[in-house]
Amino acid sequence: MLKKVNHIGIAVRSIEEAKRFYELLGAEVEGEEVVEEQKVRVAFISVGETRIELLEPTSEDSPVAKFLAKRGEGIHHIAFEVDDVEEALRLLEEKGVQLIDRKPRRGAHNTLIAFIHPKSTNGVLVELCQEG
Ligand code: CMX
Repeated sequence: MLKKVNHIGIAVRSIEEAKRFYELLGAEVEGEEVVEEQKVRVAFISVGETRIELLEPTSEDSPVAKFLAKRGEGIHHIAFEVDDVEEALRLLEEKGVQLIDRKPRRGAHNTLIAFIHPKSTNGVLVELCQEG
């Protein structure tokens, strides 16, 4: 079911500031986009097949703003690519895994995404994502 790590999300206060580090390493920061539903601005850095997603909150009630206030900047989530998010959610729910999203929603770059609660995943916020 898991195809690969699609991206690793890092919560930052400012994408403008954070991207300087990656640019020092010769990486290109691309695909800046605001995901209104999640109240975040995102930007991606490709590293081989995987990407780093920088996440900056766009409002104080964004989940990323809450995370920054509580824990400061750092790794926020890991996103696994699957063929069919809806099917994965169904299977996990059947097994009693605590879901945040019971139905997929739209993520950055036209993906379908759903989050699994860190209480069911050893303290790591897990995103399932489906391309296209
Ligand atoms: N990673 C690991 N644990 C996390 C976490 C994270 N990113 N965010 C919160 N938690 C933990 C908290 O530490 C807390 O643990 P304790 O109960 O042990 O203290 C628990 O989860 C509850 O956290 P909270 O601060 O009370 O916050 P909420 O319950 O309001 O929300 C969560 C937590 C994960 C349900 C919420 O942040 C959420 O729905 N996240 C998914 C959506 C999201 O993050 N979107 C932004 C990304 C957008 C994108 O990639 O496109």
